[in-house]
Amino acid sequence: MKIFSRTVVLLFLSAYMYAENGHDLWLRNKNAVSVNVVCAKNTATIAIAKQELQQDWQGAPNASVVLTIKPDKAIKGDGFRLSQTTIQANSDYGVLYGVYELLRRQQTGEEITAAEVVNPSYERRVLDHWDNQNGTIERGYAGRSIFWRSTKDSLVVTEADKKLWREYARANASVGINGSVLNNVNANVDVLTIDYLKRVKAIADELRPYGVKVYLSAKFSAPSQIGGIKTCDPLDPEVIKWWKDKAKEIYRLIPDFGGFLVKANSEGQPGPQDYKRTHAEGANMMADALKPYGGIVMWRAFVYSASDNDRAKQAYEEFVPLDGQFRDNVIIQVKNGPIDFQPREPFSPLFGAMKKTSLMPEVQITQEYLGHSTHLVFLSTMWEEFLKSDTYQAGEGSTVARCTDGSLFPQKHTAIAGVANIGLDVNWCGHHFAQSNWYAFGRLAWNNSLTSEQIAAEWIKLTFQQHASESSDWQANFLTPVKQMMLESREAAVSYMMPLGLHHIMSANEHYGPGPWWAPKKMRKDWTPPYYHQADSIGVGFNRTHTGSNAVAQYHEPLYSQFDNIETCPETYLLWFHHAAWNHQMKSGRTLWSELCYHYDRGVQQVRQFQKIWDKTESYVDAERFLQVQSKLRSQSRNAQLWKDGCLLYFQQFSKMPIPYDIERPVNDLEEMIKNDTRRPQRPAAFSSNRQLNQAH
Ligand code: BDP
Repeated sequence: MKIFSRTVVLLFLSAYMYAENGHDLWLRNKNAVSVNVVCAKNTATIAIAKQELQQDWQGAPNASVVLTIKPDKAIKGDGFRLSQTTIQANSDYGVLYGVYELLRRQQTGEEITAAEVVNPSYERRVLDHWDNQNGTIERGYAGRSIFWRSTKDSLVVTEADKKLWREYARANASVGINGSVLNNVNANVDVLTIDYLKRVKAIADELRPYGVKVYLSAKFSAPSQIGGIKTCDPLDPEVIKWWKDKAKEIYRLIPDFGGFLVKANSEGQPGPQDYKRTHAEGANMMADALKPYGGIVMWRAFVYSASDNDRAKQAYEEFVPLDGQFRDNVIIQVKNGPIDFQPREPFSPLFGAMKKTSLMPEVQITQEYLGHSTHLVFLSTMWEEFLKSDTYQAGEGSTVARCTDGSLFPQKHTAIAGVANIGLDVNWCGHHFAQSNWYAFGRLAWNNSLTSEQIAAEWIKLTFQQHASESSDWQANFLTPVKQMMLESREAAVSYMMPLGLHHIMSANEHYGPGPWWAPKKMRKDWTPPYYHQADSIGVGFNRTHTGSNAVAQYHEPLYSQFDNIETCPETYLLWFHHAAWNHQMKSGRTLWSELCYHYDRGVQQVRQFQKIWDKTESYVDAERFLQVQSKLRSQSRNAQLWKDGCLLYFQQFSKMPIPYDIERPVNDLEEMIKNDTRRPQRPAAFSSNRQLNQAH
């Protein structure tokens, strides 16, 4: 009898384990009951809306839900009016978003008491895929591209492709994401040739019913590279005509094509400055080509040159003088921080500096600098901190969110982008918890005032809860500790990687472990960590005050004075703005050196704590996800230790002070770490340790 029941349990478990490979993301069928859906219209999108309701309804059994498309002034863009059994919107897409909201409320137990209007913060909520047409993904850690295969011969679209693209679109729609840039910002020009455009059309056709528009990264040198024109000067009539013809060709295939994303004159990419033209002249030329069809240009402000000028200042210096010169269908896409998606940066001063230009924030969902798909880092808290940062552009309360969502300045278009963390891994993102970052990006793009706590709670319930009304035991032993772990995870990563305003001290190329020492003689200075940490016998940190690069002057008062003064500068940004002495006294009463040591140590201890928290959840999670997360946490723990040991032993050569005796001693040798790093950058054995989807890729 005992043996029998064990077999049954095992059989049940293996079926259960398969179902829990993570592929279903936060969209799981849970004990749906029947529902009657009424809608006068029947389009592909409405059909999806109905099906979703029928598949997942958890309200009153046999209720009737009415879906109405009726314009209403209170409802903006993709927004909707929602009650327990009715959804009204301006468009089919609005209805679909309303359906996902209603189902989420049911599954997370959030009541809808009275009818509510729910409008999105941004008109365009876009994922940027850094996918190459050969199937690889720049800074991707979850397998190969879901859009592109390894060779040009395999441009043929399969049923498996289409199924996967629909699943992808559905996941996006469920959190309100309505745009996808299908190729890398470091663009390969071939994407604009007809063979590739046909595949783009096929993708667009699958994404369209879910309200997701496609965009492409366009290379500025395309007129020469594929058009055979001698120049790419944006004022040259032949060049202008080439882009107009290209836009026409694209829109003939894809009538709702979103537009272009352009990385120009940045890290070696071609651009208008190659012809002594400005970013505005380049962007406007492309914008004019897209204008007749309603397309937009997302022009990136990620520019810096190998000059002696502080890299953190350069984007501002190039773009602020151009304020007012851009067409209204150009949006300047600005990374959250002034340097480059580091674990912590102050917000880019471009937010709050341009009043006559639409700006869109760009955040990085893929964890290039935050432990790839190995570390558990919930990025929502980082984006929340950024969106809620006050720029003081129009007095107090001019948060980044308000400067970009149209509530402070009229912007013709509003948008936000996240660099995707999605690949062919069965669970899409490599780490089960990295799915929460895709989810969080969508939720914040829809509502930029949500709290990370709410987002984490929603995601945990949708992803791990077995029944809509889970027991209080589940809440206490799973929801609460796991949520806490997620909410602390980004600060923990900052602590064991780059605390107190340190930045850009990661290992070269891979950007995984520590590399504060990395500085080959012939390398561009601004690509080496010592340029950023400036450690010497006196102290550490980049002097960006009025006595240094004066980057502080790019911020409005009172931030300028606050950052400029070492006594008032928030300690989280101390070494970003100041070269502080090793014995500088911190608020805790400790010296800077000791404080640094405690931060690194605390970060490591926190990861150890996460391991304990996760181990205790074993009986609440299916085996497959439990074991994968457990093993990833072990790798994270080892890597956090390397960060701590590498950074402390390296900086100690300058501080010449002892590591406080009450914290754990380093367990790795500096020379060994440097040797390993130069020989083979530290990263886990495989980029993605997760099962791959069995596609024809
Ligand atoms: C850096 C990445 C690089 C990207 C670049 C960008 O290391 O791969 O191409 O940003 O955003 O963070 O263009």
